[in-house]
Amino acid sequence: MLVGLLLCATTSAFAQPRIIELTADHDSRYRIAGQKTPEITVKAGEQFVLRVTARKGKSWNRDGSIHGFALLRAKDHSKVDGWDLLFRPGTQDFTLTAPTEPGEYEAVCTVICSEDHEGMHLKFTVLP
Ligand SMILES: [Cu+2]
Repeated sequence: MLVGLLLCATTSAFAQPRIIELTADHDSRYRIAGQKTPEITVKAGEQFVLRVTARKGKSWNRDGSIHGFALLRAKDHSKVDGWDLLFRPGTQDFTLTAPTEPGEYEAVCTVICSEDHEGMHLKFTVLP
């Protein structure tokens, strides 16, 4: 009985974080395979990997960033500290820790990537 519990604890400690795949597309839209409207749902404080594939839009930043990802609280659009990702063309992984405060958030692009840039956002839900 005790041995079983210890084995379980050991296994979970080495569990790989969940991978969430996101496309930041050339037409200034976030996309997630299998979802009509992209939405990310995580648990409060959960560590996960955001695997982003970014495709260049019509414009980009001088530093080579082609899209971004900032997290805002849905209720007042205040920024969540530490969430200001910048994407280069191609695929890159970001290891992230979900906010500890459950609720509704919104991720928005921070690079002026085309005239449709304002429409580049996705719903981000943090479960308790
Ligand atoms: Cu963008």
